[in-house]
Amino acid sequence: VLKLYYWPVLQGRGEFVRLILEDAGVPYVDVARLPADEGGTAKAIVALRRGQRPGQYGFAPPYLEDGDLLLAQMPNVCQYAARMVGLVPDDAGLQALANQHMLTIADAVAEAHDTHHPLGTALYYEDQKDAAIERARGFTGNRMAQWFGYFEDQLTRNGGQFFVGAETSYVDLAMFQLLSGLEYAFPKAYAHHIEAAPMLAALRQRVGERDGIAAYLASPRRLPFNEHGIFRRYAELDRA
Ligand SMILES: N[C@@H](CCC(=O)N[C@@H](CS)C(=O)NCC(=O)O)C(=O)O
Repeated sequence: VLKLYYWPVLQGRGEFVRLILEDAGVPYVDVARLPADEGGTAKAIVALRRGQRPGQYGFAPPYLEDGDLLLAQMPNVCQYAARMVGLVPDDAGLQALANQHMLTIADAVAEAHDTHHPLGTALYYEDQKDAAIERARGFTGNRMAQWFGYFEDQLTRNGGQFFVGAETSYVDLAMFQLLSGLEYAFPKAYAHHIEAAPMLAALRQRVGERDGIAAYLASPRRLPFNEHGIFRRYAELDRA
């Protein structure tokens, strides 16, 4: 059975992988959420990061283990999972295009993260709050408009229903997660910018209504967004 390794108390980058597996109803073990006596907790991740498993390993989670194979880097893990469940077109060119979109989404995720940790992850938020306010001001203004404008344009140029090809792909699921996270973290800025991106808003709605996704969102496996994750709600970082 597939094993996902991601920090146990937050959605984080692991959520992009979970959505694919949950959409398809593929069984998987969320290893770090198991109790310690079953090999779980963050210790399971730390062990991988220390190389305490034969073979190569990625620098940081999310990790996906499929037999002997251990993969890292969110867009890469997602691509592997999506191929497994048929959430990516067969065409090699469209697969590369999907990957391009995923890498761009990953860039946006990293920028959203850096609003609350502009000086680095070694410091607490409270110790970089002033810099965070400065950084977030740029993000919630022009930058968010740029991201939304870009993604809206890409979606529109492909017909408005799907990011890649003529069917739902893992890129659409990832966009759902990016938009959900941004709305959680920056409710005012999101409400403002999404006005100019109606196709994105509609795509998010459709993805959330897919059987597997809706069931997952209603399950206890979907942790609420919180202030340990990538998308954090700090009122002082948001603005309309
Ligand atoms: N580019 C990587 C980033 C991975 C990453 O930053 N993982 C975070 C959690 S979301 C982590 O645990 N980082 C630990 C570290 O950087 O030392 C990806 O997309 O998977």
